[in-house]
Amino acid sequence: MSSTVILDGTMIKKSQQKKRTSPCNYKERFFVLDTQELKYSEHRAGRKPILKGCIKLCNIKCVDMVFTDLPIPCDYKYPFQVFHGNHFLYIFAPDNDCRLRWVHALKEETKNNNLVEKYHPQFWMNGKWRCCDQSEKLARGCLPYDPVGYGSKKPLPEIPDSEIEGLSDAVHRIVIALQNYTPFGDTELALQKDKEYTLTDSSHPDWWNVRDEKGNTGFVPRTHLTEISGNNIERFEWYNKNISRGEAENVLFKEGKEGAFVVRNSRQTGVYTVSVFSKAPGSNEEKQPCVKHYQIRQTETAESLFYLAEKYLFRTIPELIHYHQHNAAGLITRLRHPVTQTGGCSQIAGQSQDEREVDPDELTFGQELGSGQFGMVLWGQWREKKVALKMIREDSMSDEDLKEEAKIMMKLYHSKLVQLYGVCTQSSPMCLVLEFMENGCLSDYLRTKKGCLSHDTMLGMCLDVTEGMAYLETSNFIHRDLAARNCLVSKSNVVKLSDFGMTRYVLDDQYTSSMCSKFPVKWSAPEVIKYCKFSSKSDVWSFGVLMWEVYTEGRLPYEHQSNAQVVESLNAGMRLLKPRLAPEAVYLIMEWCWKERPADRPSFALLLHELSSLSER
Ligand code: 4IP
Repeated sequence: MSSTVILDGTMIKKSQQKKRTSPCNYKERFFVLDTQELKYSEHRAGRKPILKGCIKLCNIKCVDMVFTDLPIPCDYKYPFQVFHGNHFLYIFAPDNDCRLRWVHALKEETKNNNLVEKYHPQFWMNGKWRCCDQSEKLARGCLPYDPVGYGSKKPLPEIPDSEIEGLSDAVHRIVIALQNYTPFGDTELALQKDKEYTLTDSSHPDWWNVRDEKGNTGFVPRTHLTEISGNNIERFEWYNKNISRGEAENVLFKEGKEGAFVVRNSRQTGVYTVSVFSKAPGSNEEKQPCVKHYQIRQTETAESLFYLAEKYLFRTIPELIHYHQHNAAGLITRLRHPVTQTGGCSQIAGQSQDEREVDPDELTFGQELGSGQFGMVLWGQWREKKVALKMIREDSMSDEDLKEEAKIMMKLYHSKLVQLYGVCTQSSPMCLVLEFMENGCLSDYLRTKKGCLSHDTMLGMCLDVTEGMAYLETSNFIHRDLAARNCLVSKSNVVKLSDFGMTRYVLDDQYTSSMCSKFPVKWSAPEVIKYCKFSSKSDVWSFGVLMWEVYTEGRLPYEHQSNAQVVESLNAGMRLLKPRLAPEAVYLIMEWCWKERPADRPSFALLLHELSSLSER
């Protein structure tokens, strides 16, 4: 059976200690996940890699993050686990995004396996499970396992109340003492700074009941405690613990930057609120600057996942904030600038040490290749590599946004995404340094190859795009402008995605407002046209249109209709007609992408599966 690479990258693994005498070590390995296996090999400079291990996906019983309050003894600090056969493989990713990508992708690939019902969210260590103290390595887990995963758009299934009660003690209600506390009287308990306690009652706003390791219980001031399980938010610059709603508004108005935000304690005990400023919110008729307050809510399932305006679910608040820093997903604007209590935007971590900045002296600018919504694209050379230089017209994007975009794009790495090597903000105009794609954009390529494209080639093009999009989907990243014109074709005819997520930064109303002439109405899902509601499912709609472009060899969709007429015919339930070259099965997939309700459309993971099976026939 053929297999397709889904993810690859370098991470660190802990030895699985299959034998009693096995050493406990941490080794850097190059991991490859394809549709059949998870493999890891040792990379040796200039020599062939040696395959060290291979896990068949069908043997995997659980994949999830690992939470720990202990220091991690290797350079990569974001652990996740793969439970397969009778073994636990602990893998450490370099950052949380990377970890989420792998966990999502692995979950997606294994969700139909024979999975565990419950798993262990912490490490097996020194002969016991740190989460539940059981001393049998293969003992049943202590937390219900979710095969789909947090961050997925699907709410989790309801879990019986009896299980919720058991759970609150097992994992979710572990707290850490922020400082020592000396008890007054028998009903209180002594706290020791940095020690863990089990929270047994948090119903009182100021006094929580906790249990220490010896089983003693008593009340302690709530202010002396903080929750763990990856949800400790005290250390984040956006957390402004003691700021009131009014003060937050003052600080944010004073800051006056689009997307300036704070996270603060809500008046309701134990609840947090995100306050965010927008200069000209889209839904506001007069476009008056305003501050909106969103309460961070929790699902009523056992895992008690966090979400904001829409049900994008996260296990921890930092993960939720991170997601909304990149996706508005229902908020008036995405959370662009964390503001600290004393006012003033803080730098996004890592931004100062700019390894993405390209030295203009290392660049050679060549002739023009074409032009896009941000300006010209030139052929160029950088460190002896042929590159494409996307010049950013001064009025089209702020340099802050450009740097942020670059930061995101450089984290995304996949063979079906055009690779960003760096940005040059020292040149005027600024530019993005990108992988050079010899065969130019897909729409032009299709037109020039008209009459010469085989069915396999056309299906292969759609598969390339699906692979890139499935990767973006698992990375919780929305493209927003998927169309043949935004895909590029390499020398070996591989189609790659380009310009993903860029529309968020366009400072041109004509492009970002669905009422205006440059807005890509013909590629947009109905909910995008009506409410600017972008999601992976709105990308799926655009993908259907892109498939139609491929199978018509580059024709313009709804060629003889204006944008307004297109909206009208979509509202009347009409869709693009079957291209002459498209087999029935391919057109069925297009129609599936154009379902009115986003929930009725397939995910990219499912599309990948469907298209791959067509290509194997
Ligand atoms: C080995 O230690 C490596 O860590 C192996 O990992 C590991 O296999 C072995 O575990 C462990 O003994 P030495 O290099 O010191 O011999 P890798 O294959 O990545 O090098 P796993 O199963 O973790 O891949 P045991 O339990 O198989 O011995």
